[in-house]
Amino acid sequence: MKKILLLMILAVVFILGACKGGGHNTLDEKEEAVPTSSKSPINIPLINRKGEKTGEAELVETDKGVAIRVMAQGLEPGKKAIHIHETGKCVPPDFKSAGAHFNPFNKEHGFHNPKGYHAGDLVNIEVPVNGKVDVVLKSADVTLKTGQPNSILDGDGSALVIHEKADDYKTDPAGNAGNRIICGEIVREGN
Ligand SMILES: [Cu+2]
Ligand SMILES: [Zn+2]
Repeated sequence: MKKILLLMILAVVFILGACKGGGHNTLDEKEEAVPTSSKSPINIPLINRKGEKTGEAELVETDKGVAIRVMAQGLEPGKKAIHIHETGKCVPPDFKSAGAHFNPFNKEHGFHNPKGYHAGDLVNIEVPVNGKVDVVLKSADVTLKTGQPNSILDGDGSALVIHEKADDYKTDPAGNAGNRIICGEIVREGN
């Protein structure tokens, strides 16, 4: 009789243990089910102030943030500011629809600003005399992974914007870079 009681107690303990284990596994699966990285590149058209396609950009998640290849033509030669803006909407001619610089951490503008910089700030690009650019920019401050505060694919997406002038890296809120001349909506296809 005592033996049977002991066996029953052992069985109850075993079942309780199994339930706990089961619960833990479910939690793990939930965590894994949250979308993380998407290594597939995103290709986006770039449009000018007339609404004409003038190039494209390719964004890909890397171990050190996002790599952005910018290919465009028909630009005035010289240094140009390029930023990631907060809204994935490019309405020509002024592209104000793209909003301000992508700024999830409430910083001021510019790499040389002591209160800076925006996550969407990027280094200037240099346009040669033929007006064509093909450059790769890297940003460790943004991600294409969804569900993160610095995700440029959250909600309404974001926009890649080229300006007519260089970014001075210090003037808040936009680096004194002048008009927006090229814009590309950073959104997942189907969004
Ligand atoms: Cu900008
Ligand atoms: Zn900025």
